[in-house]
Amino acid sequence: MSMQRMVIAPEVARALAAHRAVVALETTVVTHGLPQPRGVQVARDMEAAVTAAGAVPATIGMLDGSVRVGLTDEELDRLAATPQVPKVNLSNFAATLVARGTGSTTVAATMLAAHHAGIGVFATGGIGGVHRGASETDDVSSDLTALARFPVTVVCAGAKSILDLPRTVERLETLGVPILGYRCDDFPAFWRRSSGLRLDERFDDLVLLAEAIRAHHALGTGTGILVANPVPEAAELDEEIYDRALSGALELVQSQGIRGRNVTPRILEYMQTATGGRVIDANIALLIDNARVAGELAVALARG
Ligand code: PSU
Ligand code: MN
Repeated sequence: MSMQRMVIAPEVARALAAHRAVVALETTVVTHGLPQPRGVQVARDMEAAVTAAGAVPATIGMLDGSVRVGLTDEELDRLAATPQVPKVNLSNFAATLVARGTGSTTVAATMLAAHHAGIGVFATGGIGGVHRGASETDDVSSDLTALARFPVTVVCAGAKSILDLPRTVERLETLGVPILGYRCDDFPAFWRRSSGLRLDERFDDLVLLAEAIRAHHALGTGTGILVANPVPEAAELDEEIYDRALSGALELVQSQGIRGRNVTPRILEYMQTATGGRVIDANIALLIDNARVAGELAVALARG
């Protein structure tokens, strides 16, 4: 099955044809997860981190009705400058394409596009998952659906910690998605290095991690894999500041009855103000570090 209206940048296509290391990057975190112009700058810094690791970056987004795998600087600027740019996930993907729309791809949509393009490694910040209160709202990110369906390895700093982390981890287990820790013993909590929740295995060595990824794909279950890489120590948010800001954000969402796709952007906005921007610094640091690790991992995988 080939994806309609997919444009792969020449450099990415050449790397894929030569079986060289390629890393996919998403755009929702750029346009919705960070304020501009820092979002766009971070996207470029992530690309640079992938390149420095010896891999080719492929930033993915939707522009005027085509899926771009490897956005140019100019295209990324155009995407970020689009007013009210929509978040494209699995359910609105095809409709946005046909409507000749422009949109930022979430982890789910980026995994889908990466899979169709033949890219096996993807770096992001934190995946979406089971929201708090999901037993009532049923708000569960399609990122989990994508992880269950597309055999792409996602390097992240855990799930967004505004989520119900224990239930997110449970769901990943149900879906058969391995959570492999890179130099960490438990599931990271995005702005914090540790959540106290278990992961499937710790790896300290990228060659072994690559072997585990190959072994999982050989099982033929068809799922993706999560590689958990905690926020660098120097950028980790202070526990007290974090707890206070998170409680405030959750209260706001509840009291204002914010739902669905609006939850994440509103919470992030609140947390940015409540921590004097420290969440942004942590967010940027972990994104760039994940891009670096994904680049190194892609190189290890390409070596075979
Ligand atoms: N993490 C962040 N900021 C973000 C996201 C993740 O710190 O903006 C984005 C990712 O693109 C992720 C998406 O795939 O949020 C999940 O959104 P939802 O919960 O609506 O599925
Ligand atoms: Mn949702």
